[in-house]
Amino acid sequence: MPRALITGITGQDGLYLSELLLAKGYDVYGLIRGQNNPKLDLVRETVPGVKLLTGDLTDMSSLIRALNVARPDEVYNLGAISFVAYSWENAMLTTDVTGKGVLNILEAVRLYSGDDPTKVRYYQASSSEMFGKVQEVPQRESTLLWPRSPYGVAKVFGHYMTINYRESYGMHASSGILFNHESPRRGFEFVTRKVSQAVARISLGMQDGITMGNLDAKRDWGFAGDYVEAMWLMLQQDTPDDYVISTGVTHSIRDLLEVAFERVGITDWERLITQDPRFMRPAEVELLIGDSAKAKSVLGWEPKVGFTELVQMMVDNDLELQREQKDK
Ligand code: NDP
Ligand code: GDR
Repeated sequence: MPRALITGITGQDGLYLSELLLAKGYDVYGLIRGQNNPKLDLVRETVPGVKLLTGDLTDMSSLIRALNVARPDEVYNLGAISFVAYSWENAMLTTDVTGKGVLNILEAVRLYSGDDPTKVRYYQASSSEMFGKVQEVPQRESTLLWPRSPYGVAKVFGHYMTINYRESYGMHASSGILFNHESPRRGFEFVTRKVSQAVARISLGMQDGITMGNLDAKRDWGFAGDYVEAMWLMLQQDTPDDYVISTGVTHSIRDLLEVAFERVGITDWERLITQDPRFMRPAEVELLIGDSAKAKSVLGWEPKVGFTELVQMMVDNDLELQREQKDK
């Protein structure tokens, strides 16, 4: 039975990846931080088969301990401070967790692996935020990185550290440059979930409107359930490498609002939107659109869920949740 250790187990991707690995017969361990993590029950209910170990990416001794207990064949480093807007206000913490945390876990894996650098296969959750200011369209593995936030800079550090551990020590370390991926499990701070929840509440008469930031930014949005499969596929290859994972289609925040409101039969949605500088960013990533041709040819990976289906799935899910809330 293969063994896996996942950091970021309480997050959107941690849950989907756990389900995927459990279904494949893995013995799955998840790193959970804090002495009383509020998402502990969610993890226990959603993926009861996962064995939880306490630890934090900023504490290398906890990572070494977790590795010694889990004895993993594969490590998926999904843990991060992942909300871009938050990273300006907490730049040093973001650097410690999202950046230096990668070095901590790579070093812990290297020490744990002893004489055999490929004993553990390592996945790093890199991000399209590393592309930042547009240098090339669409963005691919070779595109120049120009991050535009403390989060993006921290991810670039983690990305190059992963490449360096592969090249310096011969580790089987791969990096997935994943474009935005969403689902009904997405955190409420991210724009897709903020919109799907608000649209559901508006249609049920529980909310009057939505306060938004920049409506012109464009993102390449895919479904998280599809994207965790790409993570797994990367670690099944003989040779570690870096891959862009994306749909190749981009949409603006306006498109997102249009499709979400359409799902509940509201066409004159613009009257329900106000914009507030509070939700604008000091520097914006204007356009993301990825070219995942390499993932298609090497991994045989392709996204299955498109933008409209994704947004409808999220709105439908929030309608159900909000109806339950309303009936309470
Ligand atoms: P989430 O924000 O949903 O989850 C982040 C996870 O990181 C949580 O489980 C959180 O745990 C954990 N975490 C936070 N701080 C620490 C720490 N100090 N030590 C250990 N774990 C910590 O993110 P997603 O699931 O959406 O994303 C997974 C990864 O992929 C992240 O690294 C993200 O940056 C990256 N990524 C995501 C994309 C997306 O569109 N979703 C696109 C590209 C990359 P806790 O519950 O304790 O806070
Ligand atoms: P992003 O996701 O920054 O791309 O990072 P987010 O959903 O937060 O923002 C997407 C775009 O929407 C614009 N926007 C708003 N965003 C939020 N959150 N709230 C608003 O009210 C709002 N109004 C407009 C933003 O300006 C931005 O342009 C996500 C995270 O999952 C990262 O961890 C990951 O690395 C990248 O995706 C790829």
